[in-house]
Amino acid sequence: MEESLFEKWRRTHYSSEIYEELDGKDVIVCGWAENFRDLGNIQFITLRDSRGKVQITIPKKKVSTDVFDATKSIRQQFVLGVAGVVKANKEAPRGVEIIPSEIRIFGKASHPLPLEPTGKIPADIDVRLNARILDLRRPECRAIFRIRHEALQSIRKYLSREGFMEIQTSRIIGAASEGGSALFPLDYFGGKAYLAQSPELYKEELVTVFEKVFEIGNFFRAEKSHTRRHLSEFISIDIEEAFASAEDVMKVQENLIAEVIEHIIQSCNKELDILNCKLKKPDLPFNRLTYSEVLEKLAKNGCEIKWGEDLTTKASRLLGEMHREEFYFIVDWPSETRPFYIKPQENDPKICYAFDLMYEWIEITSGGARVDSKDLFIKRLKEQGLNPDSFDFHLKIYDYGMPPHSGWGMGMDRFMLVLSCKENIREVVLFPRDRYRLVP
Ligand code: AMO
Repeated sequence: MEESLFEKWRRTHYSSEIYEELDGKDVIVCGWAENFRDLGNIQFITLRDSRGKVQITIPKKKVSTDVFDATKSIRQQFVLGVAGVVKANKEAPRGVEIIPSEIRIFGKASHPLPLEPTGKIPADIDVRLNARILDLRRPECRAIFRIRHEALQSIRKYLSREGFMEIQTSRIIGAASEGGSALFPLDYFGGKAYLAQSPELYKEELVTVFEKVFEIGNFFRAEKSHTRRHLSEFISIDIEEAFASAEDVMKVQENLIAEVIEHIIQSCNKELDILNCKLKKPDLPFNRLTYSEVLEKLAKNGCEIKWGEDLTTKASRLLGEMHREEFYFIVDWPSETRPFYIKPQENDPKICYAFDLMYEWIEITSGGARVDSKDLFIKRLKEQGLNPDSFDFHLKIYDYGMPPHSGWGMGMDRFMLVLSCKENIREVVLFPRDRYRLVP
């Protein structure tokens, strides 16, 4: 049955491949009826596929009665195959239309639809997410995910070219890598396990074998805070490099960002226009501010943060106002504010080799140089109230030859906010998960 269906209904062209030069040629196009107009003696369907749209024109005089009558039952979002002849017509969009000899309905859509999927009628984000598949058919959404695809391609290409090897670590773990508070516990054959919050300790272990590694994967945080930049499942781009300092991997980060932005500007012109998003290639190197300098800047603007405390949202917002449309690093964080795997500075252990990459007020990336001695690792764990016995598996690696190493983790979804000029992280994730959303 399937085979014989595609013997007859094999698509010959995508909509975007139908040009006036094909005038007089027989074609088969497949897609979704986006708009439908009935003027009595002539009907029009706008057929949309994954690459664009084409007009199907059905004049009573020029098509069979069967085709003309069958067209009347077609409604928005029906899935169609259209066999017909291409006709150049200056009045049609893009100067071309198809006059059908046969229309096949592959799938119907039930009306009323929960959402108007051409994007003409704005809808609230929750209504949109509840009908996400219809929502994704809107030109804006398709533009966002095209950009996301291109950005990921570009990231892989850049890191591979720089000698990083792609790895996949486990999502089921036995001990927290980012502190215990935001873990999702699992029942693991009657025992306890967790969903990975990051690939941190594994990527560090793997530099003892491959030296330069990267991972692109889904990670999980049981985030209670319901904000526009937190999800319970997010995509992280992680790198780790042996014999490298924090400054070395910061250079990898800024060059990567500049290359990805350049690639998006070049390859996603149309998509950026749809999103009304004006991207510009950032100047290199990015500014590097120390944590203490940031505190001073904030204090001068009436926002006091005690040395040793993390930046509040209010402080980050204020900082963002001082750094409009800018990427910048914050370096030299107090050791106590950073995870146990970050290395304190030799000359002043109150400060550590950690950095954050910010875009305006949003943290895009965290990273740093790592603890590379076993004794110091145990000390850091204890300082942060963690039990070294739970990290036995990782402590062993220090007995097998651990090089000095550094790395970072970049929130892909947050980076996408920059690349698509969006403000809510839910816009740039296909099926976002947060405290209140597990479906669809
Ligand atoms: P951190 O916990 O700062 O560092 O996470 C790295 C980056 O991941 C993104 N991110 C999130 N994005 C959306 N929703 C969330 N709930 C969320 N949590 C984090 C942010 C953040 O900057 N192991 C370290 C990285 C390293 O040192 O290599 C880590 O996970 O953009």
